[in-house]
Amino acid sequence: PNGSSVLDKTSKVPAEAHPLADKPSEIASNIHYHARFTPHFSPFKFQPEQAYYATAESVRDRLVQQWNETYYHFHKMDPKQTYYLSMEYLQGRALTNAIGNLDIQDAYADALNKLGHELEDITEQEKDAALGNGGLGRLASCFLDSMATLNLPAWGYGLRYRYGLFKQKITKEGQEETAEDWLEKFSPWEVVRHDVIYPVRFFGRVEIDPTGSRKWVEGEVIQALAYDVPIPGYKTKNTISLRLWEAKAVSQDVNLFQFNDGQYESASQLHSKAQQICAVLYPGDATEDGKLLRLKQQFFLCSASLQVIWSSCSWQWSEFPSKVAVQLNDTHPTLAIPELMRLLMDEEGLGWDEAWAVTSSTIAYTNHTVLPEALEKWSLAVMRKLLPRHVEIIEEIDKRFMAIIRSTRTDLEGKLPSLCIVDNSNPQKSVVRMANLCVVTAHTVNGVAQLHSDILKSELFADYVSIWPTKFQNKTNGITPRRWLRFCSPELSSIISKWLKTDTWVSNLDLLTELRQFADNEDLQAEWAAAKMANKKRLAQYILQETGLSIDPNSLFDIQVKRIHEYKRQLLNILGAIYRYKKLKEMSPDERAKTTPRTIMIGGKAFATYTNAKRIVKLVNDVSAVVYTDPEVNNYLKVVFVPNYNVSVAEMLIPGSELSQHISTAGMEASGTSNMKFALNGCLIIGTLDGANVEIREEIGEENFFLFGAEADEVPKLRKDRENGLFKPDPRFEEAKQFIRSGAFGTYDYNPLLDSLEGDTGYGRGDYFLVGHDFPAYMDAQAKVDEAYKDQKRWLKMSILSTAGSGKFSSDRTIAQYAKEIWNIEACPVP
Ligand code: HBZ
Repeated sequence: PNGSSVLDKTSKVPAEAHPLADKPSEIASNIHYHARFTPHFSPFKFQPEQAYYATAESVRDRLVQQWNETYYHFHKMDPKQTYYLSMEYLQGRALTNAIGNLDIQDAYADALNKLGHELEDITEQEKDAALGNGGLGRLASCFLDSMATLNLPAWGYGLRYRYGLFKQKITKEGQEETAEDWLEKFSPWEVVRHDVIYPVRFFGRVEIDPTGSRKWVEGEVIQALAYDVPIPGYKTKNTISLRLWEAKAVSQDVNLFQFNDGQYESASQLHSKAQQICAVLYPGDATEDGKLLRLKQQFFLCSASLQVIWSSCSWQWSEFPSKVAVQLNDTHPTLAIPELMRLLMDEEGLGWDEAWAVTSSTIAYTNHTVLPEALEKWSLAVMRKLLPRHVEIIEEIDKRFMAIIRSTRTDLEGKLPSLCIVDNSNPQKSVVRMANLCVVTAHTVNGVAQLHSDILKSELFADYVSIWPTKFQNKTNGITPRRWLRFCSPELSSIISKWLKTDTWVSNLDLLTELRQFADNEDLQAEWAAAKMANKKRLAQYILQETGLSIDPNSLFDIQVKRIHEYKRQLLNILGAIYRYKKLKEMSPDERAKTTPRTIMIGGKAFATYTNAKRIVKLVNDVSAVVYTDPEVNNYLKVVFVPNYNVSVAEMLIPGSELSQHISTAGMEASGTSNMKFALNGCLIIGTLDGANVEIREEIGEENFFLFGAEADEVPKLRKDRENGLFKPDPRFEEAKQFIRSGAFGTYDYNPLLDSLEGDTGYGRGDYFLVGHDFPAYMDAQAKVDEAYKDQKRWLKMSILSTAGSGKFSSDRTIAQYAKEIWNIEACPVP
């Protein structure tokens, strides 16, 4: 059943087995060749795991070919290039995506059949590359796919973490984290570039020579070694790179004398220091731990990446901004700013003004959050120790910025304490405000959805807007339609192609609007329903296998998957489920039979030290167990916690979903991107007017969106009212909380979690996220969902219109806008 487990020792590799061959038989020979001659496993084993590696290597051969052609072409044309700097990339699996983008899926499926395997079983062997926490990292990966597809001369730069995001296990205690060893065997997708290696310095001191010029010297030097990952575009010859840096000690730094003398520890000290840098992905959100290491990681990425750019520069320095664009994915790579200044001044000998002009016209910054606790601030003292020269530069930028404001904008004098970069308000604890450094330096600052960009301009960065009114832009996020529809739901994709009479929508997503004219068509609706059902059954199978829970594909599949965070309000979802459960229990069997059966699935990882988030995970699991084993109710309601949510799990869940929840407190979710993935897959949204929900609702029509809840501009007053005891909770909200407190879901102490929802207990921030305020509106919206689902014709129409209205949310559109409106780069297609 697992295909042939042993290769035929006598079979020869046919002469026609060229790496770029297209016939299934030739591809089979290539796979066979790799299984025999790439020495990772016994050449005679050919179980799914070996078949996966051999298949991936045969695909890599093609990618390498395209890659070389792309870089040869870029070299010849010498276009302006973009360098996307990001501490995170959530790539997920690469095999399906690569053969899909290369448009050789069918040939590979046939080839594997010839070798006794099913393509689907083989692709499932691959581990996710999870070098990111959530939306920000996944966005970077979608962007790379679009850059390649649009033939843009662009690169992604990041870090090659040894361990990516943790694996989540659910035990009786709730979430447990274990290391995810994505490199356990090896990754067939990376190519180590021994020729691309740069020194990165830490600590040391600033030396001033007799002419007064400054240089950073001494300290410790670690090497940055490049690993390149090919990023193929969809149906194009262009293949670009994600370059991931690994830290290495310089070989002469291993003190052989000490080592021979048996002093192994001190001999290999630098080795272990180097190893630490790329050991683990920063777990995101606000933590106190590992601050220095995180700062080292950030500088490591910035310094290595800028040195490459710098060394590839064959032009006059004044031309630099017409050749290079650098995009900072949030503030995490902010140190690119002082590092570029340092290279230009200390290594190239430019004066301040020249270096500043180059730096600020090269660098652009994207903001992804307005949550105050997520805005990066670094201790000046820590930074001065690690990066003494960079602190001098940052202080100089700050000094010059303040001087300009004082001389040109006397009206802003009073605002200087909040506008300046170094916050000296507590001189013992001075901090560098990274967002301020980015805004002061970058030529362009953008938010990630219209509402978010508006909030940046009217609140967070309002005073800067009065200084530089044209610096601020919006670039509404997007998702790649290849991974998030074409490859994850081939069933729905072929229906779309059939009705549109073309598959060009895959790279021109606006064409989906043509589906609108068929939204009422019974034939389309029947095909649509069948595809959805197939995806729901596949999902049900997956849930059974992962959790042991059996769910009914005829029930409404209602999904909320994202990082667990109080502002995302998984608690609102589960309280709603609890209320629904209680009401179902109170009904007569006849009444129950009239309700819409639902399966509520919730998935996501909680940051390891975020206690309330972990309590929410525990609560969902407890509710799941009680409801599942309640024979009165379990035909009408099931609650499932989907463990270890990641990119591959999302590719299974999203196509099988009919309703999804995007219910953050208005004004708090910068954009959201899974909302776009669900809508694209014909899943209806219940949501607040937050982030990109606003634009999704505009595009697909308000009658196709289940809206509820406070709006962003009402939130401050509602919080005040709550503080002042003016909030009257809905009885349904009280009943749901009371049901948990009564012990209906076990003996775990949920009081601290529930108390965080009270206005007056002194716990937490007094329902800061307004769960209590929005609860009744949420329940009313859910009742409308139940009604709508009973009318399947209407539901299918809404579903088709969701897909039809999702064209705007292609990351191709987003990236085309970045290219035109921020980077000023043009396509450079390989002929
Ligand atoms: O970026 C997310 C936003 O919450 C989401 O609304 C948006 O759609 C997405 C893409 O723009 N932000 C994150 O995912 N942020 C992080 O993962 C993060 C990682 C490390 C940090 C802070 C935040 O130190």
